[in-house]
Amino acid sequence: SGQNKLVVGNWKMHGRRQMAGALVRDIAEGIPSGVDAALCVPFPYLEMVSGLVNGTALAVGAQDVSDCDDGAFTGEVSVGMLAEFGCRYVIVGHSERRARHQESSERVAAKAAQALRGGLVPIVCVGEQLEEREQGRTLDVISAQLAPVLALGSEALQALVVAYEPVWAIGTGLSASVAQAAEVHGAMRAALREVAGSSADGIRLLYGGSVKPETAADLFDGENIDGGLIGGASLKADDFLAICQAAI
Ligand code: G2H
Repeated sequence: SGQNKLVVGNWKMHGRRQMAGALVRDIAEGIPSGVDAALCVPFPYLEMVSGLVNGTALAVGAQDVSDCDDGAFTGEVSVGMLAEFGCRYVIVGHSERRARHQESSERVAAKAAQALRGGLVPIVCVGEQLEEREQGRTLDVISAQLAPVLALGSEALQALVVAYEPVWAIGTGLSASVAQAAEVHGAMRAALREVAGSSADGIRLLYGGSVKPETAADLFDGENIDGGLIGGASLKADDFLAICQAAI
């Protein structure tokens, strides 16, 4: 489609202040042109990281957001707060949150809608478990996870990003093959087209799950793969920058 690919780092619950500062500086100064890049960092580091990337090509994101407006929601973080701290992106529905915090696909879609209302770009994660893949249910699972997101409508879909992250590939070192990823991405594109028509072609579909510098270029060449969501390899500046380079 001619638009830049998007490469997003997801630090998860890693880092300490000093390491985080050094890592962000190293990444920010090395981002090549021709790729859109962002780092989704733990909430406590948002202010520092936003300051450090100011004036660079690197954008900032968070890893979760409440689906509610400000109120009595202990431990949650509102989209207004994220916007105040310079976030452009927010991950919603990562499999680690679906599993550990019982986030339903409906809740994930509500979070995406709330992020959009607050002016952020939600990165909506979907992905099947190994058992579901082995049972041949992958596309059904993805379709069910996407359904409440599709119900947000065409305008919302054009403002969000979808990340396909097969759960069995997350943090395991075992990336999906290009063919496996492209099959799911093709199905997701078709589902998005049913709601958004040809505008769906501009919606960026990321692949996530053990992306490494060695595997990134082939994955990014895959049909309908518009970038990556990078966990472990976003904790090393050289690796993350090599993956950004592979996306050009
Ligand atoms: C999948 C991914 C980033 P990793 O969770 O969201 O992590 O690259 O470490 O598999």
